[in-house]
Amino acid sequence: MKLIASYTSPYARKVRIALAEKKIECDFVEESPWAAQTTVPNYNPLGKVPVLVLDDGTTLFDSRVIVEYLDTVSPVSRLIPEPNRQRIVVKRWEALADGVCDAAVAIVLEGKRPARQQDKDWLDRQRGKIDLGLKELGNELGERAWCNGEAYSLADIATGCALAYLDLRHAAIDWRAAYPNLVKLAEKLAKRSSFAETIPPTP
Ligand SMILES: N[C@@H](CCC(=O)N[C@@H](CS)C(=O)NCC(=O)O)C(=O)O
Repeated sequence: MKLIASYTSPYARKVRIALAEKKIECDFVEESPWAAQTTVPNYNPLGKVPVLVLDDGTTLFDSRVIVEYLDTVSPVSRLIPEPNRQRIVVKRWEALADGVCDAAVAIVLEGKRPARQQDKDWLDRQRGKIDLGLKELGNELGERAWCNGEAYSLADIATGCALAYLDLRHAAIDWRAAYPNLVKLAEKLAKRSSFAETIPPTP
């Protein structure tokens, strides 16, 4: 099995953390979907990473599908609870955290365009998604130990990856000042070896 991904993608980090938590061996193939000679479209017609290539050649994308697959192939450290209601709550957390990443990535991409072509309304719109997304993450976490209550889950992994991606690409967004409960969660997550071993390289 191999994971085609970049080290900085927050979606790929979510998958790498899931692999580590579940103690699943997997080769890592570093690929930038933006490189001129990228092979990513050979594996994912959408040209995005991460992609998981199974031993029989089956390709899985996107990160949410990959993580769900990984959680079912090994019973070690269940990341998505089985009861339907709890499962959906965790998937909602993942959608919210990934959505914050989507907006953060969109701003990075817009920032790569020549200054005169950048659309301020579009940038503001994406920033609004980050701000409201963070507010919802903070509200939903409240004073709980973990996002889904008492047990560590995919919700924590997705939230931790989104917060770390903001630190990596949008250091000016001071989510720490506004959400001490998210800070506490991020600090707790940083102590897990799965998080410590997947820290993205600083650009
Ligand atoms: N929803 C997808 C998002 C994947 C994604 O947008 N990945 C970025 C890298 S962070 C990418 O490959 N972008 C290339 C492109 O949009 O063409 C997932 O969860 O895997």
